[in-house]
Amino acid sequence: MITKIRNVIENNSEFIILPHKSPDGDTIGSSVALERLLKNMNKKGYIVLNDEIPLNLHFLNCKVYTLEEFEKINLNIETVITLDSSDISRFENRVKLLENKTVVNIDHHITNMNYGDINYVFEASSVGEILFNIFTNLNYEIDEKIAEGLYVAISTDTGSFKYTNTTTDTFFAASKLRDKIDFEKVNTELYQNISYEDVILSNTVFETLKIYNEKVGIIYLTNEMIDELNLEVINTDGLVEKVRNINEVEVAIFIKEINENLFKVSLRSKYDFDVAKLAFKYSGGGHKKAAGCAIEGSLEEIIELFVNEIK
Ligand SMILES: [Mn+2]
Repeated sequence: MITKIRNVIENNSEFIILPHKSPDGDTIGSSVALERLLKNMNKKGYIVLNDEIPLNLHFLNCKVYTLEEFEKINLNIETVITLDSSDISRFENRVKLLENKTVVNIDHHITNMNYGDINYVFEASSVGEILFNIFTNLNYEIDEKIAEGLYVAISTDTGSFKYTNTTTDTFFAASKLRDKIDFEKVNTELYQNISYEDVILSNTVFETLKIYNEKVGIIYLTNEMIDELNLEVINTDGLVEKVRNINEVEVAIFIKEINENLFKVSLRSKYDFDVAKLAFKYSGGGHKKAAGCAIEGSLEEIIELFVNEIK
């Protein structure tokens, strides 16, 4: 399998790199690391992404092309490498870049749909950890920039090494990367970089917090609340995890209005409750402890539905 990856890398000079929509530290860190590795081999990787990169990842200087920009320079690239994306809906309109190309799908979600020509899918903390293993096994040199991307990927996808996806292999990779990066700078950029606007948003959302049956913590955000706040950016990352952090909460839920009568529901759990099963019942998906779905109804109906389902 790794030979196939090596052949693809070594037999091509230009690549499209696809991170997933609503990008996180794993997909961006991995993209930056791969792009740099290719550059060091005198090759070129084009990261194509339409979405904004979260503020705390700006220090990685991830150079992206929107689909529109990329189509203007339209090159005859034959190979696409997708990172951290379990199914093709994660690419939105960029999915057309997969047509008539060799697709290398590198991912750590066991629910991956294996849509690639090469599917390098393993259970690991993060794609960052998988790339670390690929680069190490193929004796590719990991410089500071690559190490930074991979470390960010691993650190963010493990909740700073707190989640149970953190294995001894994860710590091994992190320990090798740790000494190649400016550890203080990376962690300060990643974790002490919250915008004032995000704090205002968080305060407003947490005014809605209610705990049901002493176990289910629910917060929500409606479009009316968003209009009243009048913020430039609405960043809800990490809010549902904060609900899960409450000592009595076993299942945390964040309900966000998409439009009238349609809501996005994010679910998190502690210990044994399987939120993926619940999300799956409503056409969503995810992991046992982190899942989501979209659902029609009023806010009140959805709260009642989930409180009853979890009961
Ligand atoms: Mn990931």
